[in-house]
Amino acid sequence: MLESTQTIKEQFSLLLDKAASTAELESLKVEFLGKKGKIAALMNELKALPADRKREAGQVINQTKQLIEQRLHEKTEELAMREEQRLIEAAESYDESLPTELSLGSYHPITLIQREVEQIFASMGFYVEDYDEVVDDYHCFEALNIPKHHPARDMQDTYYLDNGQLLKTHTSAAQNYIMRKYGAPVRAIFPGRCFRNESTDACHENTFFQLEGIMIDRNISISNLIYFMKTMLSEVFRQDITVRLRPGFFPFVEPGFELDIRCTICGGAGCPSCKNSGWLELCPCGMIHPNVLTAGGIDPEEYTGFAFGLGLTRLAMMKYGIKDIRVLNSGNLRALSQFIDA
Ligand code: FA5
Repeated sequence: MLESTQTIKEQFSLLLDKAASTAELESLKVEFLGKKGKIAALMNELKALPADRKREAGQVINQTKQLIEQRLHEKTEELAMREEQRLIEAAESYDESLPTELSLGSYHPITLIQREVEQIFASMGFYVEDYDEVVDDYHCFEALNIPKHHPARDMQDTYYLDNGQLLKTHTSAAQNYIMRKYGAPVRAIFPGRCFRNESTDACHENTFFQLEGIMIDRNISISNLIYFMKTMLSEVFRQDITVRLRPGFFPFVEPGFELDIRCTICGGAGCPSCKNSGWLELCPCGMIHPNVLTAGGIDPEEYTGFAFGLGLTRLAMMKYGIKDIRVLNSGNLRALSQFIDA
């Protein structure tokens, strides 16, 4: 029995010296101190010994067991300290100024162009506002001088929801809200996503962005409107571009205009991006109709104003030379991440 305990101690010492992890210590514990371990086996042998030798042998086995427990405990503490030391050293040697392997993301061209136009108008004293994408009939049509059954409703193919609300077809839906919020005088822009149930091609999407603007004050005239449109476009393009203004009909402005840009993709020769016309409708605008001012709680006898509805998605196409509008909603990162420094 004494010899057996000596052998067990030697085996244990050898294995303990090699153990380098808490998992290895745990399996040593099972091997030597577990229910079916070496110490338990010796205890079983004890039963067969004559009574006069049992006491002494029992003491030797217990001492061996205690020694193993003690050394396992010490080694566990030692490993824990070593691990702590390793973590401290790793933290001290971590150099946060070293370049990482991560590749940087990029902004979507719509985000880039939206921010740019927002900055231009903010520097001219315009508030930048946000508005819902799900709106009601009143804000999208009625408050804009488009009563129910008015033929102008057919100009935009609307997505209606089961609850009677609809997806905003144009950012003009926020005009009434802005007028009621600020009263007059006011100058504000409000970008937003618009939805129309129409078939897509190189210059039409069913989900696209507009950026609406209104300016209302005493004595606002068409020349103010033209000044702000010119300033915005020359700052966005920072190069000569050709625009044309022609009469346009929208029930919420009088007079109304279509502001077109000569296609920057083909230079005016005609291509799919401009439906072969050489021109792209970019920013309809006009003087706000008196009925719309009245609906917004503003006295049309005292105040006048202009409004415009910039096609932000088309502006991005023209600025960045994107030939097909559908790329912008495609999620194609290779195509969309080129504009990081634009
Ligand atoms: C309107 O949405 C008017 N609310 C604009 C307006 C505002 C007029 C204030 C007067 C005063 P229109 O449907 O033409 O108008 O759209 C305005 C611009 O949004 C277009 O010139 C075009 O640049 C862009 N746009 C319209 N439909 C689409 C489409 N399906 N895909 C991409 N861009 C579009």
